[in-house]
Amino acid sequence: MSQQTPTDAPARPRVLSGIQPTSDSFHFGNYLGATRQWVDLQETHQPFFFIANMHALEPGPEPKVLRERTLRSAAQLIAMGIDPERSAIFVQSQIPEHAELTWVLECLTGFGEARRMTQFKDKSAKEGEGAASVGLFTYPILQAADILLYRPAYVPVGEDQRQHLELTRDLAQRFNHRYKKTFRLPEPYILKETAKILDLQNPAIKMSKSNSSPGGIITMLDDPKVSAKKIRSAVTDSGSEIRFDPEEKPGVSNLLTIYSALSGRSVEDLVASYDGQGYGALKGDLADVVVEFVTPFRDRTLDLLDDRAELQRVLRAGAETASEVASATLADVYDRVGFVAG
Ligand code: ATP
Ligand code: LTN
Repeated sequence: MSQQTPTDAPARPRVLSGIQPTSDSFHFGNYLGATRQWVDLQETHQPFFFIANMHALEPGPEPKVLRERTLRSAAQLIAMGIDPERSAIFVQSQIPEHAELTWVLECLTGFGEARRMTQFKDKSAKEGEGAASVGLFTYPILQAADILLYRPAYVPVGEDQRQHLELTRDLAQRFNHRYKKTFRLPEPYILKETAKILDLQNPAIKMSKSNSSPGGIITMLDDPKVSAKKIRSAVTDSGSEIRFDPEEKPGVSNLLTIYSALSGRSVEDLVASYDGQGYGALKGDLADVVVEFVTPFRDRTLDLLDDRAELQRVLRAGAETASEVASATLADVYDRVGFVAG
């Protein structure tokens, strides 16, 4: 069992997470809810971050589009601050153990258990369960395999992934109990403040690549002027008082959350400094903060995309590191379930 980093440095607890290449650009929900924590955790943990292109295959994207979005995702992760010297950044489909462990875990998962996953229920409700793919149904089991292969201590994600993390822990426990202790039970790492960034036009739903209208989502690679305009036209709540109250004032509270996360100023401090001012002042200032943040990010991403060969080299190096860990775990699993060694 390899618990050492490839350089044989003393092992630090591992952290692992993935993001789907389902659009040309990440959005502020992805960044504030998840990937910003990835950047912070790489300082103190042994980090594994991957682009979940197998999950993203499920809705059936054009091959060309999937390939391009995979590279764009890698460029954005690096531009955000994921350091390939420190973190293994890799593409899920390059590590066959993800698919191999999925089968073993599928044999431990109840049909009813999988059917209870809210993401499956929500996504299959649109066209009816009969029209949904088996891939949509088994999606969380592939996610469990992604995680358990690396035996991470923490999995930094947004709130919408909590249920998948619970299934992952249940499957790990079941395997450990039925065979032999093999998997570490991972803890979700979900930051309360930014766990659910809301759609700017409809604060009743989360900001999402697939569900938000263009006006509801601030993407990281939009023209900064467009992002500023979206902030200025965000839906705000009745009344005019700036106050943090997610129940009564979800729109304004969401803007305060984004503002606080990007500026490092506390929500209380922001609320105090806008005392007596209207929504327009808050939106105008937040628009400036957003422009200042996305402009260099966008420039860095576009620079990185100019050298595709280098991006692919980084991903190959990440896959090598990941492969060492994944193959050792899968070998333990195959041995413990009784597969004859090759
Ligand atoms: P889709 O709409 O295609 O499901 P998504 O926008 O939800 O995509 P994912 O790739 O599924 O994005 O998510 C990547 C990470 O970002 C996950 O950890 C997820 O929990 C987090 N995340 C996504 N949307 C939000 C949000 N609005 N607020 C906080 N975290 C989020
Ligand atoms: N389902 C996740 C993406 C994902 C993931 C993972 C996240 C796939 N595998 C493993 C954490 C760990 C989503 O964000 N929709």
